[in-house]
Amino acid sequence: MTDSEFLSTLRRIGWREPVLPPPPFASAKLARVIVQHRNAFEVHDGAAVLWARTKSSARRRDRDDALRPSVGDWVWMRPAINDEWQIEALLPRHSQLRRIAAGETGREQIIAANIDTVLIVCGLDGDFNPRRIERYLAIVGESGAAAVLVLTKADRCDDADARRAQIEQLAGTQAAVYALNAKDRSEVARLDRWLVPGATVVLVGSSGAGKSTLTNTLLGVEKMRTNSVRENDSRGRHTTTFRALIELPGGACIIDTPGMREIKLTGEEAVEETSFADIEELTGQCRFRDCAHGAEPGCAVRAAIADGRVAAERYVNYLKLVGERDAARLRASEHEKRAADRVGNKALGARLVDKYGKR
Ligand SMILES: Nc1nc2c(ncn2[C@@H]2O[C@H](COP(=O)(O)OP(=O)(O)OP(=O)(O)O)[C@@H](O)[C@H]2O)c(=O)[nH]1
Ligand SMILES: [Mg+2]
Ligand SMILES: [Zn+2]
Repeated sequence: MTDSEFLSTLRRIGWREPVLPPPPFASAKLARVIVQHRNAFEVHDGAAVLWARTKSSARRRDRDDALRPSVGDWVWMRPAINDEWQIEALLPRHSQLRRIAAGETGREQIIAANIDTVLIVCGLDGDFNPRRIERYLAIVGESGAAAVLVLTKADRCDDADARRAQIEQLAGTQAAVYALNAKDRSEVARLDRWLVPGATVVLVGSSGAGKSTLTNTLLGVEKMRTNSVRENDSRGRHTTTFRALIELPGGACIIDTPGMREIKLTGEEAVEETSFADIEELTGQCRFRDCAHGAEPGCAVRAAIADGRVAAERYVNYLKLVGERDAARLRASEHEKRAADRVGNKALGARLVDKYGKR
């Protein structure tokens, strides 16, 4: 196969660069991670699906998740036993969607890598929650990918237009907003401008929001399993259990993901500039430069809340997310400092051994 033929097969799975990167070693194979299992990966080389594993040293639990392959990553591999491949290196990512994983102790998790657009999927049923949408916008704002809000189940909701308008207001210029029936092909076709050939799009949202339904409608076949939501509270049943990158007929790639219970910030989100730019602009208009937006005269933030330009709940959520981001940032820097201390102690130990010999 010539390089240009190879490039065009890679484009089918989302390769965006004009040239191939130079292979780092003889027999190196380039592929994209399409499914992440607990101990192995399914990867695609443009022609076929292959099984791959990382080196055992890369599987240690304390390894930073950012260094481990994620769905959407481009990897260099070498042949291993049993027709499997060993992942040797990750190519630099042009974007990555991250959060602090639920339940675990502050571990960072990459939801998807090398994505162009994040579709934040939220049902217009009991799943509807503007504060949670602001949280998603905060993590997407840091990812390097564009944010799009997809409000599903518009066919089941009497005030879909009002709710869409409410979400448009909080999304501002950060994200386009759609309200649609995820089962309806012609309505879902409104998302086509984000699904151009070569684009990679990831779906995120709570369980039951309709991510797999949307994937199936875009595909035109029922590939992903879906499940009804609970009647009383619209909660889903965590039907999708792993992330998977799927080629769409139109030439884009879509990543379906399991529903998320919790979206915790990593500490790097510039929420003031991304998802809360409106509030940040107001803080610059307060009479006093160090206005705490409490009882000070001439406070532009309080004035905007009083006349309804900013919902009080939005301002409260802004304070909450900024506080959470700052706390996560502090934890991350303490973690880094401890790691650096450990390295320093090790180096000191080695120097002492050099000087005095091992005891
Ligand atoms: N009427 C209607 N039903 C929808 C719509 N979108 C999703 N559903 C239904 O909602 C239920 C949950 O949809 P799924 O696609 O399984 O949800 P999911 O986001 O993939 O959930 P997890 O895989 O658990 O994270 C299914 O019964 C779908 O048929 C919609 O726009 N309109
Ligand atoms: Mg699903
Ligand atoms: Zn103020």
